[in-house]
Amino acid sequence: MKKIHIDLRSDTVTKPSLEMREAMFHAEVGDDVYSEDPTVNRLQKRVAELLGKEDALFVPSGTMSNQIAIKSHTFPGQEVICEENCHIFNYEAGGPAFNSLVQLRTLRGKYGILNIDDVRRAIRPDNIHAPKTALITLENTHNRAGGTIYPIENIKEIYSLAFPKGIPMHLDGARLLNAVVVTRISAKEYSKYFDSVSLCFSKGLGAPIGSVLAGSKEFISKARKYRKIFGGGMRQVGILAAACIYALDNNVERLAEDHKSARRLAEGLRELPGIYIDMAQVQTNMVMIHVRHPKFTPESLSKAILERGLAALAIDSERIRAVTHLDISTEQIEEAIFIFQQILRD
Ligand code: TLP
Repeated sequence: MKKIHIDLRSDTVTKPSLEMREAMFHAEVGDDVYSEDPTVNRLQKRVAELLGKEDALFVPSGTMSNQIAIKSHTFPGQEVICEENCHIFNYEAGGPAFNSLVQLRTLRGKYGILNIDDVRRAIRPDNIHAPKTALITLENTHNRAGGTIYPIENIKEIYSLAFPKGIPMHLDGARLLNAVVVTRISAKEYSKYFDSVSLCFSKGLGAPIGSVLAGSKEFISKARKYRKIFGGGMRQVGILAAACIYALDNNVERLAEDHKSARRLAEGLRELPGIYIDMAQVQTNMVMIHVRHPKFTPESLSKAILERGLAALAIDSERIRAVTHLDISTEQIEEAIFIFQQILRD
């Protein structure tokens, strides 16, 4: 097998640049379990401001951030409403059941977007037989739906259902800034409708690690305790927070380039035989390639491209996911299209 030359498996594969490493090298540090790391404190303050929240907490991963949020919002036996293709339900290894003893009530969305009537019907009545609906989680952008953006009107609608009933909302905003760069709706405006928001730095923003969970002072103080319980209390991690601050300063606006690359990739692939791409799904930095070929399954096609040095993940029995990011040049996108052409036109 050839070495991976073009890696479109995920935007998590990005490597810290020299400039980012330099920022990490010079970071001031302290013990973050004592809240004494000045760089971590600076990052948390900055993200809290960006999202219009009172406080924020630096955690190692997006998964831990979502899991701490669920733990902080719920009690065992309660129910969490989410979309059936969301990360929390599909990629967090059963974390909500394991960590929080809650059950997930999954609803089918369109492009990852929930239907308001479905949400209304799913909220449990106050009845001795029913679990309490303790939380609603949304994902923006939505990963398995192909990086789709959650329309703000839908968020507002769900909020106006949840708020009067006292049901908190959590946003898995791992890629929220991708949505912000496209819609120009501020991160603060999106976050206004959520009690907690999780933002990732190790995706398109290019940091090696790190997520930040934001919410009210009271929520974050609870979350801080759970972070410790989950083993996520870290020490001199200003060196990591410095990478995230660098990413906020330098890598947000450039997400638009990844979106352009994804669009170009989708356009280059859509006419090929045996492939279908829903262009309405291509809104940010992902391309969902539906494989409908007599000779190839997503699995075998992803193996065939890998033989030519191009990596993309077969995410289910129908689709390959290609993700653009800051380590992918425009030339590599053209090369990727060429590799698919060679294989599928043979
Ligand atoms: N997503 C990863 C994989 O876990 C699937 C990827 O390659 O896209 N929320 C969303 C929406 C995510 O896409 C991810 C990572 C996470 C949370 C979790 O982040 P990490 O990997 O830092 O735990």
